[in-house]
Amino acid sequence: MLSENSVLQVGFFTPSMQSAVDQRVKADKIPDGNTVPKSFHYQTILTTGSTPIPRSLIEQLPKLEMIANCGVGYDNLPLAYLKERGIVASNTPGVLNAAVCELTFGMVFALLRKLPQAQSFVLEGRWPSAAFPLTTSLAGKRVGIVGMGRIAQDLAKRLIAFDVHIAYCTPKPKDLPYLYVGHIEALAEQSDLLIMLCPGGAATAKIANAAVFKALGPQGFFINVARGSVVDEAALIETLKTQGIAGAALDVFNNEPNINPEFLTLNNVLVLPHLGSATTETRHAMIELTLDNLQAHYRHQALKTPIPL
Ligand code: 8YV
Repeated sequence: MLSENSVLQVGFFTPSMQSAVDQRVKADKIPDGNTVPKSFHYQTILTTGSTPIPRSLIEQLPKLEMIANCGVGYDNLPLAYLKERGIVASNTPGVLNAAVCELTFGMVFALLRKLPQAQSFVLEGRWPSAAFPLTTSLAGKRVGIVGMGRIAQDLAKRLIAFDVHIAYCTPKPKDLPYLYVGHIEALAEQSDLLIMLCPGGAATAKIANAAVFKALGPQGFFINVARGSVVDEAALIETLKTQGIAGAALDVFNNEPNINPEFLTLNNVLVLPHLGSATTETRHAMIELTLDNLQAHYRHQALKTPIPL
């Protein structure tokens, strides 16, 4: 048990994750990064991965040495300021790939085969008097993936089994057997499905914009399992309103969970409450890895999965 009273937990975990934390760490807890901590002596922060950690919080903690972030993405952390202060941080790569891939497939099939609409069709008693309209298959489609990190590579491997053509866009080509396209707009132009799987942050802010949706076109589908920040949401809403693309499936948004209410008024978008890693097995592996990193720091060992700063 880490009981130096020097761990500050920021944000709340689900009950089973919190009980895993409580078995290994005695931490003071605050609900979010804007709450003033009751002391300035904390050496480490343990946080959920979806909790923004503002610079203003860290400025109140002169003794802070390390942040253990329970998520693979780390756009919730003020990286430049951490670097300036010499504060190290860890994330949870690897352990959530399968869960995110599985959710992506769920979204793809829900979108292409119109599963939510089909469920409503049956529940509303419309089946006896009409046939549900035909939908479209995944097989033979051109799938464009934006980003080609660990999760995207695992997704691509799984996609192969569905007989699709895979292309991808990253800043630099990788040694992979998929078609490399240097620009997102060009990728959208030659894709039937565009899947966002790149990191969030300044470098990818709003890269899926009006021009990309135009290039994807009225038969194209847009899937986002990356971050809300990678999308120009106003442009996406406008595109969906005018049937500029065939549909979108979104697991991530700006300002979660208080998302733009316009998304709730559209009938060609599937909206999910950020479920990418949300399985019991995955969240268990994520919290254990997070705590292993925290423990490694207190034992003066190398972090298992450090964030490159
Ligand atoms: C959750 C995620 O947001 O790992 C990530 O980057 O987006 C998700 O797993 C969160 O981190 C869960 O705590």
